[in-house]
Amino acid sequence: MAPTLTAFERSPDRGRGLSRDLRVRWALEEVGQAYDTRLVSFAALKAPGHIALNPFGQIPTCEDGDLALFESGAIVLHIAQHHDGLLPQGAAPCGRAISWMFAALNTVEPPVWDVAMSRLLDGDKPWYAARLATLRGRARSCLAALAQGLGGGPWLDGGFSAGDLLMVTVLKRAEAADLMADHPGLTAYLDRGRARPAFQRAFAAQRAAFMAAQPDA
Ligand code: GTB
Repeated sequence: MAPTLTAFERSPDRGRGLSRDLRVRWALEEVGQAYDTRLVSFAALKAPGHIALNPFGQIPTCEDGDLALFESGAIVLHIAQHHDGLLPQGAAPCGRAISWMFAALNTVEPPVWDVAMSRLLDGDKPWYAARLATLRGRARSCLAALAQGLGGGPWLDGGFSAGDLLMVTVLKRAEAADLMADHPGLTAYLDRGRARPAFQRAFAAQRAAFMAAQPDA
């Protein structure tokens, strides 16, 4: 049976591919695994049925047979461990790809997310400009380190892996927060990721869900 993902019924990203179900859709597309989606309203996210799947009342979740997972990174890792194509063979290369998965979610995403949230929520505060400058500084130095780690390679460590998949989705968020201007190498990397046919299919599917809910958007 195909796994079932949850995603926003009306995504606040307005179909721009910023919600975190995109990375799960993309992973499933990369490995050629069909999936179903269950679109969830904001109210339903906090209702007991969804809280049983994700204690934090968030999307995405993934039900795969008897297994119910939450956390986009854990879901992508599960997909990568059960299909060929997203983790390299061999303990050392596989371990390095998993290191990049954690780097994307634990090291790069938090400072990028902090900038995005501050721009969204803090604009009316008297300390906004100084706070944003601090947050932008942190995010930019993290992106500078990432650019150095990427070096001249097309991908982070050899062939395309789940580490790249997660990192590209984080850089999409960095781009939306205007953090990519200093890093043409990272922008080219982001473009390589989103040029992949599997990304295109995932993005189109997520956008189609948004358009179906809000045809006037
Ligand atoms: N760590 C979790 C994971 O990786 O799965 C985080 C999941 C998460 O943040 N889910 C968000 C959610 O369900 C949607 S993706 N939020 C509802 C809630 O908390 O009540 C985050 C997101 C939200 C909105 C935009 N946007 O508007 O652009 C982009 C991304």
